Amino acid sequence: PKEIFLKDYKLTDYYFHTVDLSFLLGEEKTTVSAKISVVPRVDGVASPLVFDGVDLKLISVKINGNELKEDEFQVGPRHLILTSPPSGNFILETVTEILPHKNTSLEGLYKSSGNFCTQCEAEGFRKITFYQDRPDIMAKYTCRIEANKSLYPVLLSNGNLIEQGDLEGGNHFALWEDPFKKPCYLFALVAGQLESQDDTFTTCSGRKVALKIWTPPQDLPKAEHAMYSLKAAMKWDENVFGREYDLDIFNIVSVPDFLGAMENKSLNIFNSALVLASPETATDADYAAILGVTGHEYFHNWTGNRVTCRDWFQLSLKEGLTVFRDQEFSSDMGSRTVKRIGDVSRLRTRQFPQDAGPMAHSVRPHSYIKMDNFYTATVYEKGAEVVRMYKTLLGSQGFRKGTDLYFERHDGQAVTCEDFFAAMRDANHADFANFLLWYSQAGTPIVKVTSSYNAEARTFSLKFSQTVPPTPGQPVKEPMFIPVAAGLLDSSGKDMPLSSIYHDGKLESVTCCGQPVHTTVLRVTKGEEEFTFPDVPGKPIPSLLRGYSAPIRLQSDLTDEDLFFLLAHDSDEFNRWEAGQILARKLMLSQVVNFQKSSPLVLDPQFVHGIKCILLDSSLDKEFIAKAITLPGESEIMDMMEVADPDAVHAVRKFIRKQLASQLRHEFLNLVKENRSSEKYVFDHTNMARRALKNTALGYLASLEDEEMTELVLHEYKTATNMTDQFSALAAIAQKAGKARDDALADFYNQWQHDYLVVNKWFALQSSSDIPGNVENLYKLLGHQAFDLKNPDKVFSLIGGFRASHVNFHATDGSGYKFLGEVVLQLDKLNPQVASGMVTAFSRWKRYDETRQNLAKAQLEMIVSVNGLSKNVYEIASKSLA
Ligand code: B3K
Ligand code: ZN
Repeated sequence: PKEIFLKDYKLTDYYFHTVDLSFLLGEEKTTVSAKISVVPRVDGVASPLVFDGVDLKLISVKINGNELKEDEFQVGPRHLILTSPPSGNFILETVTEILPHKNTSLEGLYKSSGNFCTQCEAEGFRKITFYQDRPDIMAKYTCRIEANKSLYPVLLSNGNLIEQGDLEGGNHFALWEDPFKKPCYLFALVAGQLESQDDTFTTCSGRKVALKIWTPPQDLPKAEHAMYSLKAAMKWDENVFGREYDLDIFNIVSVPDFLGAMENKSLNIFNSALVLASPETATDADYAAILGVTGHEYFHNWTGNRVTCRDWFQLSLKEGLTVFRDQEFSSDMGSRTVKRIGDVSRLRTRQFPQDAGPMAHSVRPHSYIKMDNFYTATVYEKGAEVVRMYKTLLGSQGFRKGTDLYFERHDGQAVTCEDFFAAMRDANHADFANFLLWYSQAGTPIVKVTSSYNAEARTFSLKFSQTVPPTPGQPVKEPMFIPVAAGLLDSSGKDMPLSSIYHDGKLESVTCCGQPVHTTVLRVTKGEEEFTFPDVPGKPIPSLLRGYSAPIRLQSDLTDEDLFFLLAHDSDEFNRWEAGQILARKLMLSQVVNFQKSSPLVLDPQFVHGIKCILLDSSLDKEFIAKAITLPGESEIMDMMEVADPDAVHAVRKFIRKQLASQLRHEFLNLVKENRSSEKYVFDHTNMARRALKNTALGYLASLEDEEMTELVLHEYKTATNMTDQFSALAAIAQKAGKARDDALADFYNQWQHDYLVVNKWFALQSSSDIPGNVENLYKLLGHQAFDLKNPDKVFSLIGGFRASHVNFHATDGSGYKFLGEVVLQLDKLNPQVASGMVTAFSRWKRYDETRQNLAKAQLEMIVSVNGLSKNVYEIASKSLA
């Protein structure tokens, strides 16, 4: 397969002005007619014009109304080439046939539960018609859809509905016109039996927008929360970014077979799990995901659609920025600290391992074989951190000036990451030094910091040194520009006022409006660098990287005592949590060593005390407490080991949880009793926080595995009035193999078998279970009547879930690897994107011991040796082996 490089980017010789599409949707085949007005970039140049096209049957091709002769074009499996197009503007008309009902790839035009829908990002439009399928080709579209009226009563596309009517033979049609130019990846079409929940939103300038959320009729009552989320997002984008919606209609369609959600202009398409919710069937996490994703896709209307990417290497231009925007939106709708903790944890568990593995790539990748493989945590989440750093450096107002200028300069254009950088810089006359390296250098920087206090001179110094580890294709790295938000705590735990810093031979003021500050942002740009605070009356405890101001691994010389102090006092709540996590990581790593030496495991009483203080601190937010008493995940600890040892990490985490539960039993019991839900489910921060704390405490208590606790958990399961509580109780029961577990799982399935979204949770809970030898159950569940390898959500629940159980996936008999290897090959035939998502679980095989290495490698070798493997899976598997 061919690798595509950023450095080879070239403008096309031709662009398109308007595109008129016409679809005749049928049961056996769909006919697509496309009329494209083609414009040569340089007049008089008539070079061959290459259109992308995959799985298309060409019926006819005309230029300016004349059918082309055989020697005037070539058509192959991936392209249509006009060998000698006319010089000057011309109209190209093609007619092609496609087979949506046979399309299981979930891109292009396909059928999901009887309805037609599309997914064109990144390169799916070429499965619909011949086109220059790249984002820098922006054109105005119309779309006529014709189909049988009783089978497909609803016909939707982008923009405004300008005509509709009935036709002979039971068909009807709709004609849509999108007044905004767009790249083809934002094209969408939906046809089917759908009903809409309707509402309106009046924008800041008084435009009344019709909002419609389309679902199959029976799901309609579950669209309420998505509607609430959409309206909140529209308002928020006006208030915070000054962005107003630009059409009179905004549609969201919920479909069961869909990868995530998609921001098509005015016709967003979402996987049902990201739209449908009711208190009985969706958890708080589901509600939060719906809020965040609805916001995310809506925000793309400006960051992605109005201003789009020049090429797919720039994906983070829209995704990093839009993730940042959705993170900020969710923060403002709930708790900022808790949201930040969740986002940083996600970065650490999903992005850090990628940045340290064979698929490591920069936020703007340099090359790809299959673009789908680059919708990654690096492009999305690390990309969002890069955007956040601009805000950290410029402050809220400066950042807003930057985004205003970005929209002003680039509305209607397809641009690059440098354009965003330049807008931030120019709007603020800012000096961003080598900041652009964040886009081109892969790998998580490691920053070491040591501190020293000079009592005589009353100065406090922080010495930084940074390295960026080598990654594939980038053996040597340059130092990065790392904004480190820092504060100093005095001995009573209060922030010291900061007025100036000595740095680079100069004394710099850090005041704000003439007033001292409590947090200042240190600009670390060199391999080694020192900052000295003058007039520090006593030895402070530094609070560094507040709010996690840069996506790095920070290694400080803080002692355990300092960390306990920060855990108790830091005014930066994020860093209170972080101090607890650093302590927990140290503790877990020390016990891993004990486990490996077969020495007894021990729990430091000071740690228990620290956790107890947090538990009992009534001034703290309850969801914050829930986060602060949750130990770092197994993958995070394995990531810090020379050779990852899943068994040791699992045993240690389990041991500490059980010890905490036993020593704080009384406190946990009280938390459960005090925080039970009231009858009515409310989705707001206070109620979610209460449920989170209660359920975290319940999970701890269940780990004790004694009869009283089993009774308690069963009681919580039976009396639950919402899915958050019911599912948490089920998960607590399911920690331990046995009759209680089996009965509860059977009961749950019995209750919810009619609801596929809930059944997916049931699959995920079982597949991610750490109970010994669980792979056996996995094979059984593959054959379960509710399972279907063609549906991506079911695959993510069952196969994706399995990868989360490190003990079972990495079982030393190789059974977990074998299971995944077999499934990947089956999946690859149905849906290469989903298959390559699964094969990434093997990518860090070199991190394990020799036995596991050999077993995992054998699976990867088996996979790459298969004939007819997709490019998607080939890219991940072969790069993993390299
Ligand atoms: N832009 C889409 C991504 C589609 C990826 C398809 N392989 C969703 C989003 O990030 O908003
Ligand atoms: Zn996005």
